[in-house]
Amino acid sequence: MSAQSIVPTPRTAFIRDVREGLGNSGEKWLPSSYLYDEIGAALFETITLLPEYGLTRADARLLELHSSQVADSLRAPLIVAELGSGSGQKTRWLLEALTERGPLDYYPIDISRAALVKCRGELGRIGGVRMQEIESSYLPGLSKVLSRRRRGEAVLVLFLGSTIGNFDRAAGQAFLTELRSQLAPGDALLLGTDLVKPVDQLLAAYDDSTGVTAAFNLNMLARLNRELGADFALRNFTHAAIWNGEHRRIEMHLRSARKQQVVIRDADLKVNLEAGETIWTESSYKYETNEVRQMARRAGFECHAQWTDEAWPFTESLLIAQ
Ligand code: AVJ
Repeated sequence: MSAQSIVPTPRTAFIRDVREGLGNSGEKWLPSSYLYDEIGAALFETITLLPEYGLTRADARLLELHSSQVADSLRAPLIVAELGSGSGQKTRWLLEALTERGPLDYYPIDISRAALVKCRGELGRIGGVRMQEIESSYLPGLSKVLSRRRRGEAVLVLFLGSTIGNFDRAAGQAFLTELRSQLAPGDALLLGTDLVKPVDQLLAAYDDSTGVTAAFNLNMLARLNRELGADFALRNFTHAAIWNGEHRRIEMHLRSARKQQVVIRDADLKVNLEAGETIWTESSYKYETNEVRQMARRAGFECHAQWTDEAWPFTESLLIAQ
């Protein structure tokens, strides 16, 4: 672990966010990043195996097919920085293709120490790859990586799995612009984005028949019980996945089955919920391929190549900083 590691999201920030999201009089919400404690991360891993959730398999198929084309488009020596620590096969294909051109430095960036440990287990022993974990949020972590860059080294940033879909469109644009401002001309970003697809396919992916996604969502409340001394009765809530066509996003909500009051002891908060009222826990924005290219251009990238999976509409865009 790097000596200057940033401490993970502190408890005080968690309490502040919970008070902000549940304490107001308007629509109730909780930030989706809190879905991923150790249990949430394990449930998400299970989601990626579900037949209804084709996103992760599409991402992996595209990287398996096109890794060598990505490698052909970049010059060595290379620094690879991954936003969200990659685990498993998809990052492996890329790293193996890239090392055919020479050794490289690989920096997985994640706020979760457990995710970084897992990442080392999966990817720590690839010939020609020097791995260094960065325990940090994405952009501060990237700036730490870039401060170590030596003359002549090019940078490839990986932002895979449609993680960008958790930002609203304006925040996604702002994120890409900020990311671009840290890079030099010729540096690259490989961006994975889930695409708009038939609504029934999306609803099944976010409300699967075995209830894993429901458990993933409900774990948010279980986490508040475990960590903040809250008294949510999980059986009084149901998982809901909603397609918002105006914003082209899937929303996950937790719906209160009855009128109830919940106490969140450590946040010093009492929450009153009506029957049918929801707590909004996640948005997953869906894109069009040309929209990704346009967003990239506005941020100062040119789209060098774009590969799309037909079975599960998903696209990888190789973007070059101008
Ligand atoms: C990890 C953000 C890409 O939005 O599809 C999966 C998270 N939520 N099922 C997504 C998620 C419910 C996932 N991302």
